Amino acid sequence: MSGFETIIYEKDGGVAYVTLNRPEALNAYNIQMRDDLYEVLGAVADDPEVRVVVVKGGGDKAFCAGADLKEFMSAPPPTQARMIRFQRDIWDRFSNMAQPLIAALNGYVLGSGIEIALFCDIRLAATNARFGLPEVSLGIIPAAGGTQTLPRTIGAAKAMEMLLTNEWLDAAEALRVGLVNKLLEPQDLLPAARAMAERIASYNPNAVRAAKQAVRRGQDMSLSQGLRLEKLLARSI
Ligand code: DAK
Repeated sequence: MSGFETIIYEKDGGVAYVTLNRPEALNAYNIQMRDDLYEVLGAVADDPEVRVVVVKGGGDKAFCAGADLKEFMSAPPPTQARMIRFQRDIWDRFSNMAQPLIAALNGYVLGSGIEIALFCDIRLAATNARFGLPEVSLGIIPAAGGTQTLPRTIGAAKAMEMLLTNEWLDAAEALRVGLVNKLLEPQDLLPAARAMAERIASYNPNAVRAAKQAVRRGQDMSLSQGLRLEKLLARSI
């Protein structure tokens, strides 16, 4: 699968690599990237060979510096309406991925960039990563799940601080608050993501998918409902 303008999609054994690839604009998320990503995620979801997905940024300065401000801030209203609709679709597509997603985060991880990272199940970050949500300072709010996924990940108090103040976290602080799982030197980030992905890909895919589903769906359930779900999933492997 190739031919995308803004995404590089590669497969190596059971691991798929999705690279946000507009390094000249710090991989800012534009309408083309939205369309490319939507297509790639659909293809990955339908591909039983793909057991794990690594999402990363092209170049060495950013994972993603957020929505493309030049495009979104000047887009006519119908396009904006389409944008909001699409972000909901992307949210559905990301949240329904059966395979685990690993985010490899380097440099700027801003706005929509954090939101994409939060759709992932495990976040590895380079020590040069910086995390921020500038939306409110731009007169908007995150519209790709961030107001919901961030507090569920790092707790309401810290999420509120990030959302309302636009103060950015460095990598060490991101690790401390639980926004990322692990820090690595920049040159070690992709090898670590690859090793982790290959390790997960070597396990029984039904067990991997069931474990992911149990955690993801369980987060929206009471403990007793979650325990019932776990039992059902355990029997289904
Ligand atoms: N959009 C477009 N281009 C961007 C960009 C972005 N978000 N971020 C960086 N670039 C471009 C720069 O314009 C520059 O391009 P040239 O001028 O060379 O052509 C190139 O990437 C390199 O950037 P800098 O020269 O600025 O690099 P620095 O290292 O000096 O600074 C920076 C890096 C990340 C601190 C800075 O670039 C920056 O502050 N970028 C903007 C970060 C940001 O605020 N992102 C948006 C987050 S909010 C919606 C509208 C908007 C949104 C959603 C919906 N609707 C209307 C529905 C927004 C959501 C967000 O994600």
